[in-house]
Amino acid sequence: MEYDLKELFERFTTDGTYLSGEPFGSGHIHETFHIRTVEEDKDDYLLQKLNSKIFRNVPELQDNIERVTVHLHKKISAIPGSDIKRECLQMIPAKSGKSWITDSNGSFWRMFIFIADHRSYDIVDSPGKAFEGGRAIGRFQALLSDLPGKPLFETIPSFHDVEKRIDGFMRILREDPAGRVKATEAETYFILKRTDDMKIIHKLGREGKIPVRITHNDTKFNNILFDANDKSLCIIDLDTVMPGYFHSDFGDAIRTGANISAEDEKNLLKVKMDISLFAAYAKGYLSEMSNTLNDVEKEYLAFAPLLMTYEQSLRFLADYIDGDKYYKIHHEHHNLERTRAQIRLLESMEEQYGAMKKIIEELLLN
Ligand code: ADP
Ligand code: GN1
Ligand code: MG
Repeated sequence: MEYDLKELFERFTTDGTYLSGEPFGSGHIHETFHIRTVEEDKDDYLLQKLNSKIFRNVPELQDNIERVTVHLHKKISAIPGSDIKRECLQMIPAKSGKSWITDSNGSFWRMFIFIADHRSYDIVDSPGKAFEGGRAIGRFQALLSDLPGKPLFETIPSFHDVEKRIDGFMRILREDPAGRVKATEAETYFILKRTDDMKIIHKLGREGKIPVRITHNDTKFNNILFDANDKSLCIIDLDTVMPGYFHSDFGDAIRTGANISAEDEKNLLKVKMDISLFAAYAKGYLSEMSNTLNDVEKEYLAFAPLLMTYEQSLRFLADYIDGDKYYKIHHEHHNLERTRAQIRLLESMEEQYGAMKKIIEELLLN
């Protein structure tokens, strides 16, 4: 789809003249553009067309992001030596005064300052980066723990409620809208075999043993930006910051940051969780969070990556069977390939679960 990016850009209160706009990043949800400005000394911008099929209430979503970024801004600016423009997302208000605009098709757009000179990793290749990622997510959770005001709006209801995800999966299996159930029996069997085991964290949550916190809920490793020296810089993609369990963030970052291959790797022999990346991430995370987690949260930390990889396998498979309605896909069987890679990754975690538990126990002793 062609957009008049210049016209859209000029509806925001920008500092700088439009030079060019091009698609940017590898996110699965929004349409994202890097807007360059003519002036060398002015910021570039990140313009996004929001996926409002997924985010049904954009004003509430934007209100969450404003509250979160204002709070982070206040706290990060108070840290000596911080570089606020690059360590915190900053939304640009539209000329209307709102934090978004709508185009002639009714689509919503928003804009951020482009965080200059950053690195982003779809695959992590060193324990140093994994450690930094863990530290960044830990710090993010810690900084938000005292967000004032009412609870954040639930931008996607029951987003990480695996019980509801399983119920939804059963419904899609019954309906078989794209006629793909027969061809995915092996993957479906793998998912159904583990349903009971995967409900444990939510059960502990219901019993009040694991508290509801403020969490990011989409800690895919490429949502952590790094600087040129590979120090973590900024957590982005704040659409799903809302009430949740710490385990979702820990687990999803390991799912994406300790897998030695791509999320959709076709050669399953290449898919594996690297235990040294797991250990490094956990060390970074616990350096920020070990005093905040309660005993039950600690006990189930090593399980979190298994749960999140399970949930992701289920979500990709459900979307494939449903006829590819949710995730952007790049070719016909993409969601099935993603499912298979995630299933293989979960098997690799299951093989190493004993070692993962031991690493967490030892880190907590130090
Ligand atoms: P999606 O939900 O589609 O993943 P994101 O908000 O993560 O959307 O944005 C997509 C990509 O755009 C990110 O993976 C990152 O590469 C880039 N990005 C997002 N925000 C910024 C920013 N403020 N500065 C620079 N790059 C950004
Ligand atoms: C989506 O937006 P992005 O690409 O960072 C998805 C995550 C999935 C991820 C899988 C709002 O993340 O939940 O884990 O794809 N975001 C949403 O790659 O559904
Ligand atoms: Mg993203």
